[in-house]
Amino acid sequence: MNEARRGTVPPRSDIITAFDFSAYLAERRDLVDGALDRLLPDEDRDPPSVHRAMRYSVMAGGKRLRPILVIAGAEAVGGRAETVMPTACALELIHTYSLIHDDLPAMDDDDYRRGRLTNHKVFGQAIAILAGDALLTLAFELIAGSPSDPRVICEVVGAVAEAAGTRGMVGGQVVDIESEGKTVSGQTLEYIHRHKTAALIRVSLCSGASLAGATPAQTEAIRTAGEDLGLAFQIVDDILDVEGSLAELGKTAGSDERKKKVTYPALYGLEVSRAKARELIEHAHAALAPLGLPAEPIRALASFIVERKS
Ligand code: GRG
Repeated sequence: MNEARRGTVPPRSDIITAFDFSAYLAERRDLVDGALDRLLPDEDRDPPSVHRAMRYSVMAGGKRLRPILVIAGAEAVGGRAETVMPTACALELIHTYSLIHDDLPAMDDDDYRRGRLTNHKVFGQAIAILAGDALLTLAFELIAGSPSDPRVICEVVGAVAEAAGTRGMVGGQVVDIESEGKTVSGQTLEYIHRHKTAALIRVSLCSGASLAGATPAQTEAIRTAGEDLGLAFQIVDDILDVEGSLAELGKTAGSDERKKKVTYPALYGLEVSRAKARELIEHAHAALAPLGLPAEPIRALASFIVERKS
């Protein structure tokens, strides 16, 4: 039996010194997938149609970026994945609800997501809308039941609601839809990206840190990094929509141009967009410097965000 198994040294995943990012990502993804499977209602629970639809989209995979950011935010300030797992899953449920609703004919009208037919194509629009609604409400039930200080849970509920609502994701989506086919300023584009995408990414990191007892200085550093990561993520998403393929992305590429969406490459070109994403990631790395080695997973996630192909 090796030392880790005998319990004389911490498990490999707790040692941040020789950091193996692929192993980190794979381990955390497995933990999140297992927790999502346990926390989602069974398919045969009444009424089965909506529970099947919820599981169909959540268990279709995806990078699990937001829940891993919740975990990384906690670990960066000395917390553990188990404590923040319900909130990690909650962020994935909110993200999945937004994808289901975004794919509806009334919004982006997409046929493929996460490599399979979109939710409404399989279950019909009414059930897809309700599955999204149910994922959003289940998310808050999960956060409320977290094994943490009730005052911190209340703060996290408020912060996640703000990031998901009209002051965050929904607000960004509204301006995005209303900007389609129009010439918009760089300022409006940044508003859309910071609200539609960055808000949820930032609150993922911050929620993990808060639940793990971050100090105000740690919270501030993580919030700055989260905002940078979130904007960089959406800029890279815009770039991949120009350069990627259905096989790589699991969704139809080129859809932004077809839908006359306002994007970074459309406004600034690919090279400037790539440079902006890299600059944001460097800024995030600088903000995280005072947190030292425990923030290494967040730094690696930041780099992964700009280098990803899907
Ligand atoms: C419907 C309220 C509402 C909001 C929709 C998030 C969003 C707003 C729409 C999704 C469409 C889109 C392209 C959003 C921007 C970037 C984004 C969130 C991409 C998908 O996230 P990934 O790449 O997806 O993390 P996976 O499948 O890996 O989880």
